[in-house]
Amino acid sequence: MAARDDRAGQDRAGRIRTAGNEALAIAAGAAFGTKLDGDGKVAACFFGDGASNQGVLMERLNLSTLWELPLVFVCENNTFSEFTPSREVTAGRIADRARAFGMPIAEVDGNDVAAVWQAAAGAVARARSGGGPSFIEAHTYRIQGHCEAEAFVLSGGRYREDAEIAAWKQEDKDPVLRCRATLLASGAADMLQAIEARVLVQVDDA
Ligand SMILES: Cc1ncc(C[n+]2csc(CCOP(=O)(O)OP(=O)(O)O)c2C)c(N)n1
Ligand SMILES: [Mg+2]
Repeated sequence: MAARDDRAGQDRAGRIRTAGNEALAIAAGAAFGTKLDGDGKVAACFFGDGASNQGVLMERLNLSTLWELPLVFVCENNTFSEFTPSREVTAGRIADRARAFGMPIAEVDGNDVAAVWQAAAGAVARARSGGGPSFIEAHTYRIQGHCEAEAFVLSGGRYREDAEIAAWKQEDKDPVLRCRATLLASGAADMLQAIEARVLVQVDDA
């Protein structure tokens, strides 16, 4: 991610966290900054299917294409916009919004770790070599709520079925379990054990 370390709201890894669609504008600014600095960094902007319905996306797709900004748009299409099913508020296909600007599009299974990595690697390499922005639409599902306070906010109200959530936690859907199964099948059990041990230490330390 671009931008200097003293920029407000930025952590040491260069991640800027914002709530809502303003992330799109900030990421384009960060990409413009890194292009001016010529430091070879790339900005990646993660936003939801709900955010994709707001005008700021079109403005940033337009400007980043014109200025060939090193920017990767990543839409996490988790089929809900807060507590509303996306089909009720989202017309057309989200990736088609970016297609209109002529940038490369990758529509991927967002729960397939390798597919996401491949799409991201291509988009980052293109951005880094001066090729401009790319757009990734990752189809996924939101297992957790929109926010941690969801149960409180909804005060008992429901907007989806428990069975649907449970289905997305199964080994054929959950991205971590799927990746684990793939690694095991490819004979990488030792590597997997090392990763899990490292993660447990990180969780304990947190
Ligand atoms: C301009 C603006 N309008 C409305 C909101 C209220 N709001 C917060 S999150 C959200 C829905 C976001 O949907 P999505 O981008 O798909 O994220 P997800 O719910 O999947 O986390 C809305 C409407 C907002 N933050 N900003
Ligand atoms: Mg969403």
